[in-house]
Amino acid sequence: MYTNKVKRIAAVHDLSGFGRVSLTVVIPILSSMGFQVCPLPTAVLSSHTQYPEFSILDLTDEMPRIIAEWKKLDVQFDAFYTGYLGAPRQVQIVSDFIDDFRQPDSLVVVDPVLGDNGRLYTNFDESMIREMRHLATKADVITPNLTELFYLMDKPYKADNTDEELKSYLRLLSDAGPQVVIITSVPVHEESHKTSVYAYNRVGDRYWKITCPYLPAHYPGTGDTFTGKSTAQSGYAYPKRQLRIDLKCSYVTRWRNLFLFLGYELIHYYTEMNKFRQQVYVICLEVTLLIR
Ligand code: PXL
Repeated sequence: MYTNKVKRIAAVHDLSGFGRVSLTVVIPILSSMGFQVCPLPTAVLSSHTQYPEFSILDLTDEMPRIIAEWKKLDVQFDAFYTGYLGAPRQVQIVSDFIDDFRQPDSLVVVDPVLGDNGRLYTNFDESMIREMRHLATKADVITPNLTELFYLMDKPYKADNTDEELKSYLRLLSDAGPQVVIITSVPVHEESHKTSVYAYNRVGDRYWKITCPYLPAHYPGTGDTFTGKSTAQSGYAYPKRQLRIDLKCSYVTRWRNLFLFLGYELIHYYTEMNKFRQQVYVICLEVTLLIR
């Protein structure tokens, strides 16, 4: 058996060459936060799927081979973190992988990557949603955005939701399995420059909400950054200490002033530069899962 004092995490995501998403952001975040990251790649792409054209090498057939070799090596994982899965069969493979390798103390984080802005990502259909619903029930923590939340609940998407409705959605998803549910990208009613994160921890039956400025720009990969950081923070001390949610909006004032100074319009033009800023911004937001 290969044991190690450094915590080991299986990261199930694609590898997109261009565009800061999936393994390209998850590996550096988790590694710099002290994890040994073992990637189980789901696909190799030239870029993420929101570019008009991209090449894709589907690794569905390779995944069981990788898992079988890990089995022979008796590799053990302290945590599992799943993100972009390319096909319904991959969700089944990952679900079996978790069942087979998880120990009573393992932390399972599922980011149910399905879509955004009320729409499914390219190449996904109803069967992908069905499989993802099933995988989500196995997780300790899930981090859907608002769009994915509605797909998981099998309800039509609506952007405008009251606090009471959001609380009921959180409970509904948690009742299906996950102890902690975090909903990201929740628009704030009649305040287009704000966005909220809602969360629920079944242990203690507590809810959280945090609202912060919203940059009117679209950068795929911010969800991966968010969940990667949350996973690292919760995973390190887990299971010795309970999963605890600590939502705080402590973005660095320097950055905020810079954003305000530049103005939202300008931000659209310097995409690459601001992609980096947005990620710094997300990290600074500290909407995180901490350990008691
Ligand atoms: O989590 C975002 C993401 C990851 N991987 C791929 C994607 C996207 C979002 O578009 O296309 C391949």
